[in-house]
Amino acid sequence: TQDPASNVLDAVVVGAGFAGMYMLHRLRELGLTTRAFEKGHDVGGVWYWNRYPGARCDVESMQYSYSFSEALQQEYEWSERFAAQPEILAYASHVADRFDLRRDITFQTGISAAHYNEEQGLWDICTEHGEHVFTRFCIMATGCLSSTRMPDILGIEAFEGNIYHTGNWPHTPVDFSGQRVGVIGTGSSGIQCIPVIAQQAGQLLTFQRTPNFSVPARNVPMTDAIAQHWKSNYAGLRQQARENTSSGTIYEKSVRKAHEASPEEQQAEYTRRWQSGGVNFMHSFNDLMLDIKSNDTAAEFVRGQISAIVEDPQIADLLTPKGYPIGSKRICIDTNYYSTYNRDNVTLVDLCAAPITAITPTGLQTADAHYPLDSIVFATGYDAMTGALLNIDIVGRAGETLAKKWEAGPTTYLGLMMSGFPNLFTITGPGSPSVLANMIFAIEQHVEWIADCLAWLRERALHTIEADSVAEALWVAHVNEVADTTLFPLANSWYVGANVPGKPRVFMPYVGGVVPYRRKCNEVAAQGYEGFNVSARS
Ligand code: NA7
Repeated sequence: TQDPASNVLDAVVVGAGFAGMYMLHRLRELGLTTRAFEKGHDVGGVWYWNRYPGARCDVESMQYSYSFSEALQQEYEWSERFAAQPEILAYASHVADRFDLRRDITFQTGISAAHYNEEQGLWDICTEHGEHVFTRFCIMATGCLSSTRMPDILGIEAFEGNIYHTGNWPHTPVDFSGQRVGVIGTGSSGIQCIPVIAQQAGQLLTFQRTPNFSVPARNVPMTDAIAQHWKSNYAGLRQQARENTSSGTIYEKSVRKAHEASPEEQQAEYTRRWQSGGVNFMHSFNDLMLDIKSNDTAAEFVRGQISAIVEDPQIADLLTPKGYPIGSKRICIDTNYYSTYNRDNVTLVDLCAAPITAITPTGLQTADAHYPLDSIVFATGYDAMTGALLNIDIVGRAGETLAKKWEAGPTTYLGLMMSGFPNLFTITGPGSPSVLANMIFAIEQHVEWIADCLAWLRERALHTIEADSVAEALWVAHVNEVADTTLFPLANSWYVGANVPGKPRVFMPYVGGVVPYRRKCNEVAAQGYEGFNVSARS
């Protein structure tokens, strides 16, 4: 074993996606010796791995971008209203060049363990290659939707064709021409890739367990006028996002509840927003996620659109979501999703009628049929919010593992720290609003809070900060309380871990909105990190 003193850093950042890159930048500005570790060959995080056809952000590009550098936001030119994966990855690469980040990032190096040494007050970080690095602070920038999930289907390893997962797509182009392709899963990833693969494949079969609500993106090329509008007003618009939105993305807010509008006015509003595209639809009225009757009016509108678009009424019916509120599973944003089912080469297979029983060497077996396939695309999602953290063997004080601590579901204080795990921060951790927000916006707020916290500790010659267990328990209770005032917990979504068999059902994100959340984080800091225990010793 290595002598800790010979190789001690101030901070280690795990991951070099948008969270890790900005964290590294801020820590270097503070003059802290920092190294980031990234398992990919380059920066970008989920945008590095999610190279599937049709991968695109559902937040507009002028808003899904860093705000911390005025020069950066002025110089970068986005080509579309909603950026596609290659452009977002190019942006990440541009940021890495511009701020010279790569020199402090060790690529192709996942972190397998992080153990806290109480005596030394250091984290012992072990890479997948068996190297150890010692650090005072460890910041997990491991992503919320980064641990891909392959369902446990009998016979999977015997399949003779090709298997893909949307979240871990090959780096060389995949050609489906002439193939019979099966896509399993109809979440955002399935809904984005199905229309694109359908254009290339000989036959496409979609294997659907739960139909999802999807709203058209209406993606268009960026115009000079729109780019200019943003660039001339960025300071004010970013401030508006921070101070007057629920998610850190500026949408056209409504001041009305759905029942305050007549049925005709409701239709007119839904139609207008459906026509203009994007998540703006979910802001048609201000109580859609609070009142099931209001929610039903929006859900019914989308159901009507599905039956108008899809020519075969039986298929339209199968594609129509029922039994859970619109938006309680993350709303999908698509380009030609429903109309893809009008194509002759596309078949919808209903797994509710007959579930998958096995994968055979030549295809997919359900309870009532065998479907021969050349390729299978798993669009089956992620072990969201906790998966990437629990993939690392994290051990805190007194040998307590994070896996043990989170056995009944994740607990954090503000989604930033866990009691028993001093000097270990999570960016966009469970208990923060990140996955319900504009992710880059959420990342910037966490990174800045953490950087300010480390500067504050240094000014006071403090060595250790740790969430207080009582403050943590109160925060977890608050997260649940707020969630229960909304319709969010009503669906079997990844927000509650329902997509991972055996995962405890806990509503993980904070739905109270980014404004109260930021206020709370700022108040905690202003009051000397209230709810955290700080100490000059380890
Ligand atoms: P999601 O939204 O978790 O969707 C996964 C899909 O895969 C969903 O339709 C699941 O059906 C389906 N699924 C999962 N396991 C199975 C099995 N075993 N059999 C059949 N179908 C299955 O993941 P995405 O990648 O689409 O999107 C994740 C987020 O990334 C998205 O919300 C954006 O924020 C970006 P289910 O609904 O569980 O019945």
